[in-house]
Amino acid sequence: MYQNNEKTNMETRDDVSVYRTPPGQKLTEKFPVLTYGDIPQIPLTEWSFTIDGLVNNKITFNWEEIMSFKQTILTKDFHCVTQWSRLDNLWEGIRVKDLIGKNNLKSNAKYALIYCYGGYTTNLPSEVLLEDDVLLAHKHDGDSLSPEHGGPMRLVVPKLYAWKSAKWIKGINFIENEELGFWENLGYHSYGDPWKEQRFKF
Ligand SMILES: Nc1nc2c(c(=O)[nH]1)N[C@H]1C(S)=C(S)[C@@H](COP(=O)(O)O)O[C@H]1N2
Ligand SMILES: [Mo]
Repeated sequence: MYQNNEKTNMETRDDVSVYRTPPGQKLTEKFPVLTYGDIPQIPLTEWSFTIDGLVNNKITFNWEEIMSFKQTILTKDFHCVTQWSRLDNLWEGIRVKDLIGKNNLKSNAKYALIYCYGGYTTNLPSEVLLEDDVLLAHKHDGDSLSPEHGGPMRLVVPKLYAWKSAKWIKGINFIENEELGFWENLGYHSYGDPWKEQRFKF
């Protein structure tokens, strides 16, 4: 890739993309849709989001309430375990940590199970969920999130494989001991770091 060829005039982004592509991944500029099962259609008037389990106060937000929280815009790469990566996704939404007052979490709330409209689930350590780059996103590349990409609201956990970025998110259940989600129960890695190729458990 880095031959000393005067005719090669690579742009900075292409150089950098080499370092931004985790092992075993191929870049795509498309935005493939990866969904197990049907696409749930949730009218905003019926949409709600709940934080429950090991919290001091269980909270449910409707669409207006959640949208009144501070909005954050992040540019992040997205890595699917089926080996495609899409660089520079512009996500807009609410940081999970801005939504959950840290003192609302009980000290034994070590793990989270994310649940979705349609029944999909995935698991994460609470620590990860509260990091600065984890969003409840309602926009992608400037447009409202389409239904097939998880609209009206999806989770985005950029540093883990994309199956953790749960579409049509409905709530977060905080628990003490790790419980596995949909793909994790079927043999995917419980953590899923693309840089360590944590694709499968075995
Ligand atoms: N609810 C739900 N969320 C989901 C999935 C799913 O099947 N259902 N698929 C996951 C997988 S495997 C990937 S790669 C990403 C794909 O997101 P996209 O379809 O917007 O590209 O969503 C993740 N979130
Ligand atoms: Mo995926």
